[in-house]
Amino acid sequence: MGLSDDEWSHVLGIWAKVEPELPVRGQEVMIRLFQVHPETQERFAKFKNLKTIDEMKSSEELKKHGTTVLTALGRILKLKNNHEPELKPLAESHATTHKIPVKYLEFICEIIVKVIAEKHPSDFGADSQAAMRKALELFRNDMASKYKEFGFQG
Ligand code: 6CQ
Repeated sequence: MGLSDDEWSHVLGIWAKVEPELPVRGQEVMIRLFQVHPETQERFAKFKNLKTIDEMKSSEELKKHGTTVLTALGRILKLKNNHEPELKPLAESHATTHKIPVKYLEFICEIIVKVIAEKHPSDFGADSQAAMRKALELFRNDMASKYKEFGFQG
C-alpha cells in the first residue's frame, strides 16, 4: 500500500529537519545498530574491529558511511513511489555483494525512526512516525522483491 500525499508530506517534512545534520545522525544510527545488533557490525570489514563506542565515535570513516546511508535513503524517500531506478542498484549490491538480510534492513529502519524521534520530539509526532514507518516498510518490501529478482532470498 502506498502513502497518501499527506503521509508523504510528513515524511519529507521531518526529513528536511534531519538533512542538515546527516553526518552526526548517520554516525548515531550506525553506532546504535552495532550496539543493539552486533551481528550487523560483522558485515563491515572496515568496522568490525572497532570495539568501544569511543572507537566508533572517533572513526571518520564510520561517520562517512553514516552520511552515505542516510543520503541514499533520503534520495529514495524524496522519489516517493517512484524510487525504482534508485532502489535497483542498491538492492543489487546489498543482495549480491554485501548479502544483507531483509531482517537487517528492518533493524536499521527501526533505529532510524528511534534516533529521529529522540532528536526531534516536537517535530516527529505519532502521525509523522507512522508515516515514516510506512515509507520505510515500502522501501524494505521493494528491496525484498528486488532481492528475489537477484536470486537472494534475503
Ligand atoms: C550501508 C549501511 C550502513 C552504512 C553504510 C552503508 C549502516 O565499506 C563498504 O564498501 C561498505 C559496503 C556496504 C555494506 C557492508 C554497504 C554499502 N552497505 C553495507 C551494509 Fe548499506 N545501506 C543500507 C540502507 C538501508 C536503509 C541503505 C540506504 C544503504 C546504502 N547496508 C549494510 C547493512 C548491514 C547490516 C545494512 C542494514 C545496510 C542498509 N550501503 C552501501 C548503502 C550505500 C549507498 C552503499 C554504497 C554503494 C553500494 O551500493 O555498495
